[in-house]
Amino acid sequence: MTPASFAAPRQRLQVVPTDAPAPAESANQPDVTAFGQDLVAGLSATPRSISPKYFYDAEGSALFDRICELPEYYPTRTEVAILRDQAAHIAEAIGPRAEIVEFGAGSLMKIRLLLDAMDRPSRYLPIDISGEHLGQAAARLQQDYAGLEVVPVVADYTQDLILPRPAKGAGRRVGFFPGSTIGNFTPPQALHFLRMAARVLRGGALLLGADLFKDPALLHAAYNDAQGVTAAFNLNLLARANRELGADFDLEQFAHSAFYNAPMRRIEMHLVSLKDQRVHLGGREFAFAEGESLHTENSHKFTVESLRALAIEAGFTPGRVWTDPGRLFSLHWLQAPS
Ligand code: AVJ
Repeated sequence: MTPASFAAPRQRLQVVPTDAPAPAESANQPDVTAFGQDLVAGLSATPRSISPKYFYDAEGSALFDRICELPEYYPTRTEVAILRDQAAHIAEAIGPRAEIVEFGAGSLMKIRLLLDAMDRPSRYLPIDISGEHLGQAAARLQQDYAGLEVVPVVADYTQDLILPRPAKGAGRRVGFFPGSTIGNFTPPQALHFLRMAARVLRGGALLLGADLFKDPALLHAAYNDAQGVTAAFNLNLLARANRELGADFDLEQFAHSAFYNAPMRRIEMHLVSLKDQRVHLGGREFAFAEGESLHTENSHKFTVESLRALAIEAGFTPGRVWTDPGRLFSLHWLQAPS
């Protein structure tokens, strides 16, 4: 098979901290053509699929921020409420002078709730695949927390991750993985991620947010909002392929589909072809039959016990669990072995 050809992609912004030990930037740099390669591979496979990590270009990140405000989308506001209500207890578990490593940092809003409650946090390492979004958010955070060393790391944490060594005299290294992004992984991928996290956090802990199983009607509504923001977020993947890769997806001829797959205990999102059509990408042609889908996301739902069992399998020792009164969402304290 000949490699697919693409127009030169835009260069990613490199975020290099000034007075911190340089993180292994080059080792973490996501391949700039990864989206194109993965999309070609995903369109060539049966059934067709693509990783949800490619939702988050600037447009997709802005749409995701809007999803978090939707009345139907309960996870963000519920997790934020737990963080707010339990901040003192969580900060106590974290301990003094700790270093926080956030996986998939986004807009860096949730971390403020922790930082405000923590005892002299020493360093904060937000990791995100989107360099532009991360650089701006990190600069804003640094302005608001003068005593904190903010070291953004532009990296794909689903790949093997290299982090700077813990600062001298720092407290515990604590990972923060909120939002139930863990639910995007299949169980084997989740185990792989958790084992990697246990390695980079050894001797510390991971604070992990996990969405809980609930009435499928509520799950369904959260991914089928009345305003169509989730549909726009899903379809932006095709728009992004058109923008960045010169593909020719007709956005009018694909529909958002999201449903709860009960045996797999997950919401699945797909883009469904509304007619027989051909799409071009990287010098190749892909035929979609009417009704055929591109699987764009899994969002697994957990019970408190199923999440703890997964953590144990990855080598963590589960500790406290914080939930909301409606038990919609959970935050888990997972101790990493030394
Ligand atoms: C960011 C992965 C947690 O699965 O609920 C929201 C992404 N997708 N609406 C989720 C998402 C559609 C979200 N996560």
